[in-house]
Amino acid sequence: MNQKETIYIVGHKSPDTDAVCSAIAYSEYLKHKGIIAVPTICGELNPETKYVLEYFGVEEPVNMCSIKDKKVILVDYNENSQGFINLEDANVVEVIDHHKIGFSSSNPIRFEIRPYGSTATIIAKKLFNSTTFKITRPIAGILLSAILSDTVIFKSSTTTSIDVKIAEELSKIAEIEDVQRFGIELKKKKSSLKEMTAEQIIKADFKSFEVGNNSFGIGQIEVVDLSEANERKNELIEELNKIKEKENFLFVILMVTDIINEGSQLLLSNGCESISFNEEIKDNSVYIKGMMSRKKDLVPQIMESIK
Ligand SMILES: [Mn+2]
Repeated sequence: MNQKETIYIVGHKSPDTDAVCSAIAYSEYLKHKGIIAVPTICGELNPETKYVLEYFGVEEPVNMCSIKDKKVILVDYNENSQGFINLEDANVVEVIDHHKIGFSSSNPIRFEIRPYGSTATIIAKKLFNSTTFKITRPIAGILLSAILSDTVIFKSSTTTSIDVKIAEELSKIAEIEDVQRFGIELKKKKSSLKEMTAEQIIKADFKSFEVGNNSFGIGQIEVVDLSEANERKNELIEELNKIKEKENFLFVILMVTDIINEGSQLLLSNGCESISFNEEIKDNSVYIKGMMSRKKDLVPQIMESIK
């Protein structure tokens, strides 16, 4: 790599704790190697990520939504549809991610995908393997937070034994004694729906998925109980339908995940009739016990039933 040229570390749109903290930690590592690296986000940090950065005294990434003709490293995503930059316009030199592969490049580049619970796990492993880089408390803290966030405190089906082991090592450096309690503290920051509009709730962590020439959207929000979401159910479903119409989706789903009782309440827009769930749909909503992961539990089920 040309060491003089700035490299921008870029996560996906609707930035979450894993994307943001992975970008920050990896840029620290690159800086240590003498590379000019800048972690970036596009959009607002969610309350959970804000809390994490404040808690460990880490600066927010640079907010920049247009990165044309620059050297770029993608973290926590590798598909054009999940990003805010056009990958054709950027010079992607490296990818570190834990999602399915949706990337192609005409040049040979560094490309690392591992089926772990978070991108932060992959980055932390890299940092631990370095003989010269010393992981500081703030960096250990934000990486630990990202693992806890993405794996829903190890409850998500995406969690691997590597995530648990790396988190344990990080917690020692981060001086977090009760990892479970810290995880619940984090999750609570993101889980109060009171001050959010219906659109903000759906779009806080929203991803779109392509099927043929069409696409559908799924927002996910993690809560410590379902009552707030249930009280606002009609309002939320109305908003799902608005988004479906406005953005031309086949359907839009809000996944309200109860991290304490381990299950998800799905709120469905029109157009979901062709999806077969194991439970009965009532008034555009269905509760699925044990469903925690959008990527591993919900999306495959949808793809299977609408193909
Ligand atoms: Mn992630």
